[in-house]
Amino acid sequence: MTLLFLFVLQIQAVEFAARGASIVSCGSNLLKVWDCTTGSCLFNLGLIGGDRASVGHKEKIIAMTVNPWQSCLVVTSGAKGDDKLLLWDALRGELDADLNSNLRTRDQVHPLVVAMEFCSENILACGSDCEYSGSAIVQLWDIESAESCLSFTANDSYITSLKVNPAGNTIITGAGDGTIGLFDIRTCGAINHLSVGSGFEVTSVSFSNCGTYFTASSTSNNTLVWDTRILPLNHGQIAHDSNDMRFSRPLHCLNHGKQMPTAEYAGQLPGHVDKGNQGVNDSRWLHRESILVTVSGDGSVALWNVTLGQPCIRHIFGHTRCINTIAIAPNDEYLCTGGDDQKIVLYHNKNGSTGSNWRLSHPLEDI
Ligand SMILES: *[C@@H]1O[C@H](CO)[C@@H](O)[C@H](O)[C@H]1NC(C)=O
Ligand SMILES: *[C@@H]1O[C@H](CO)[C@@H](O)[C@H](O)[C@H]1NC(C)=O
Ligand SMILES: *[C@@H]1O[C@H](CO)[C@@H](O)[C@H](O)[C@H]1NC(C)=O
Ligand SMILES: CC(=O)N[C@H]1CO[C@H](CO)[C@@H](O)[C@@H]1O
Repeated sequence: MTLLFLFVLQIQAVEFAARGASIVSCGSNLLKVWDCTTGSCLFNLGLIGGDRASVGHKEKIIAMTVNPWQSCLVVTSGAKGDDKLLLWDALRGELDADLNSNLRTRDQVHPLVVAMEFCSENILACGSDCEYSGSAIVQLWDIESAESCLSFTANDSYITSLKVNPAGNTIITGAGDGTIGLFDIRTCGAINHLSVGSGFEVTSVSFSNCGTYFTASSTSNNTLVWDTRILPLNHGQIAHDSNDMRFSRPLHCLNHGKQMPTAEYAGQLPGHVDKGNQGVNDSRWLHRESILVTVSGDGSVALWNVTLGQPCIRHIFGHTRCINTIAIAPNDEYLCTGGDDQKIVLYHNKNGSTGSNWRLSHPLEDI
């Protein structure tokens, strides 16, 4: 595995775009597009002021997603006070549309989108905070008509993460009160509610690409992995058993707060992790294998083969401060992480070999 470092603002989110040829990152209210192979910055988007007056977000970007069906299209959501959902073209390097401008002018009270993912080419699933309605809501938006098409109550707490399963029929949400919601997209009904434990906040939820597993990472420094063969995503099957702990017990609890017992790092002394740097901030699955990649507040990345009894297969330190976000290229050849140390780190993994030893760095840009 080889590492490529790019230096920018504190990175809140990274995604691969343009079929994996580019990386989009956001820090503060800016969006950047990088060339994945050379590491050069292709576009700086969302600059406010000067001749480009009102293009972009006035406040910090709090959520970003790429349309997998048209992977040059990126949607970003701005924090409170900005409230915009903007659609960008990462290939042309420009703003395509202000998706919710109609709603913002018509309706003073609208939920803030804090997590989102496309469930089909046109339908964007959005999860909200809980400020206006008292409870967080999930919205299914048709971005072509730019009207809110469907919305339902998700939970009493604010949503922190939202994902759609590969079949496009189930939404999973993670919330600030430690609950996980599973919803049927067609009926907008709840399938199940689970918990990572009260007192913890869910930071990230995900479905594996084979559809078999789903996960929730949290501030409690671990990631829980459930197997849908044990906990079916079918309302009828679980209706009578939802209070039976056998059916909500996770397959794995992947601890990412302490040193992993891998051969590679077995000799390393514990204690290098700063106190307070706890919690797993994000997780993603490789596309072709049931390998989960988690990133932690301690600045490390862990790879887990969930089919193994001892699932940790790799533990890499790429950041000096907490990692906020991870993305995986469509061909599984690159991983990309972004952290509070203002770095984007690109990890190249050509069929597991360590590959050529390229490693580039770029100075902080003056913007
Ligand atoms: C994180 O993991 C460490 C080591 O297992 C444990 O001692 C600690 O209590 C955990 N922290 C939380 C918040 O669960
Ligand atoms: C990541 O973890 C750190 C330390 O635990 C925390 O301070 C930070 O807010 C987290 N970031 C995100 C995006 O969850
Ligand atoms: C994951 O584990 C399975 C065995 O359960 C093995 O066949 C597969 O090669 C492993 N994958 C990786 C990437 O280690
Ligand atoms: C409104 C709603 O669906 N609330 C649910 C949030 O999660 C808890 C914990 O699992 C459920 O009991 C609530 O019904």
